[in-house]
Amino acid sequence: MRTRAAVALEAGKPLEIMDVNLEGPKAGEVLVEIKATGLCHTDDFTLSGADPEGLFPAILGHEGAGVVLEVGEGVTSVKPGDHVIPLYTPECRECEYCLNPKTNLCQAIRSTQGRGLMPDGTSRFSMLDGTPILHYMGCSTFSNHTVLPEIAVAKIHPDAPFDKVCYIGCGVTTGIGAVINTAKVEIGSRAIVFGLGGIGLNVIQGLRMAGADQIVGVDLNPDKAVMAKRFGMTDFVNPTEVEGDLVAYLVDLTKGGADYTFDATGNVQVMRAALESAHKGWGESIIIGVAPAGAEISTRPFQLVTGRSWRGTAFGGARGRTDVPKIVDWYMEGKIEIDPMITHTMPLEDINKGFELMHSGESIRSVVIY
Ligand code: NAD
Ligand code: AHE
Ligand code: ZN
Repeated sequence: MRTRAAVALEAGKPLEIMDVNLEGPKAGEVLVEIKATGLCHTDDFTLSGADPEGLFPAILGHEGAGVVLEVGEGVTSVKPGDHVIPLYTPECRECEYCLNPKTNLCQAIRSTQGRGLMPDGTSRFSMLDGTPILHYMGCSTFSNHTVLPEIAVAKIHPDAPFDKVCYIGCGVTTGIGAVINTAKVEIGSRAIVFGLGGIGLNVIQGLRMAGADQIVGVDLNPDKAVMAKRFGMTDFVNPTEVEGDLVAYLVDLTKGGADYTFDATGNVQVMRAALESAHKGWGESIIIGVAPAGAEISTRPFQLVTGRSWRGTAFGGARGRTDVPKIVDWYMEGKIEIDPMITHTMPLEDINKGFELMHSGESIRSVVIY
């Protein structure tokens, strides 16, 4: 079939909207009509050329929701008409990783996914002249239609609005999951969140759900404080307004350091500040942000010797087929909020404007509605 997509032809260039060819689902695959997709900073990171795994031409996008149109041979867990969220972290429930309760990082298709290919080693997308186009993070939600492995779709509540729950495909689950699944924050904790964007706000929302007493938000952009307060931030810190050392200021503000700190910026200097503002003896710092090729983290080993720990999380430690439908239900029941964070919507034709809004710091989440 033919479908409409925003194609990343090369690093550092705007996406180009064009018709592309899409082959139907092979065995174990499903064809999904994407109804809406969010724009995550990770899409921008890959488009910029900073992603060591970034390949071109590709169809980016990994925060979508849509409807199953067709299933390939042997597919049993979804059928045409089911509403689904694509999963960049699949859940095969069979691999060594899925069988280990300590991780959500299913590896069943990770190597082909990282090369922009379906599990059989080929792409379903091509240009009208036949040039292959690569998939991205196994999702490619910047296309009106996409093909996904069965293990990379979560079946969701049929009444859930696509233009809101698409955000559960990455940002919401990553932020809330980092608190609940990765850090396992206890009631009464003190926490610091660095970066109050689409991910950091969901960390704040997760901290409020977990019953944290103090939730400090740190961002260079003071405009981000308004939304963060609405979601539960108790103190805002703009590093440019702190006189002297930021870490010392944050340690003082949290009465000796935070029980949990989270980096949602992708900046390795910020990651160091996050680790060092965690409490001596027990503070845990969780890296969520994705750093550019070549960037490395550093600190004095003494920081770890004296009881702080450094950890990381992908997709908030969530097992997609199991956890994503539950998070959609939380939204439907009013346990979590999404709507205010979706500050801009646009048709696919205007997707590059969504990235401009991200760069200028005007948006929290932009969502493309097909
Ligand atoms: P975003 O652009 O919406 O938000 C980033 C925020 O960080 C902005 O508010 C910005 O002002 C702030 N910021 C930037 N530099 C800062 C600094 N030095 N100090 C304080 N604040 C600073 O981006 P997002 O969509 O929220 O993504 C955040 C990060 O999380 C990105 O690196 C993204 O790639 C990553 N991410 C990781 C996962 C995962 O599974 N680990 C999932 C989604 C996104
Ligand atoms: N390709 C990059 C790493 C990108 C990365 O860490 N991605 C996160 C999800 S970000 C979603 O917005 C992730 O899931 N990582 C686990 C994995 O297996 O990719 C690089 O540096 O090479
Ligand atoms: Zn993302």
